[in-house]
Amino acid sequence: MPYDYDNQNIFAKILRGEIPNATVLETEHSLAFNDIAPQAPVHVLVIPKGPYVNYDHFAAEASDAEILDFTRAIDAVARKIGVTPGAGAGGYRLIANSGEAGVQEVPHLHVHVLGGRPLGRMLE
Ligand code: D5M
Repeated sequence: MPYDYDNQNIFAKILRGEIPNATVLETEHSLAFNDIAPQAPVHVLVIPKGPYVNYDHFAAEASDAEILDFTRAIDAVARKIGVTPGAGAGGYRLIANSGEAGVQEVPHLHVHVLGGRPLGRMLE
């Protein structure tokens, strides 16, 4: 399946430095920054720097180095902001909305890292 990446999406503009962001962490292949509309005391978005629309695009076409970097960047963010399970703040939730049914608003893969309060049950 072809993936149509929109170069004008807001995260592409952030990656090009055209609009500002509150960077939490940057690695070779990934960038993490605070969500502009936080849903929890901790709400960070982690994105790959490459032009991937969603998770299945990334999983299918990203290099092993990009996938490893992204996976580790998410963990590094959790550690940096102090929500790693067992580290006092009690853990976090990762969400990657993908596509229409997933209600993905920005068409560049992003993983939400949410924490800082008890988040309640999400899946029944
Ligand atoms: O979530 C998209 C998320 O992107 C949503 O939580 C708001 C956030 N957002 C939108 N614009 C910005 C900027 N400029 N900085 C930081 N965060 C932003 P989705 O999973 O696509 O529904």
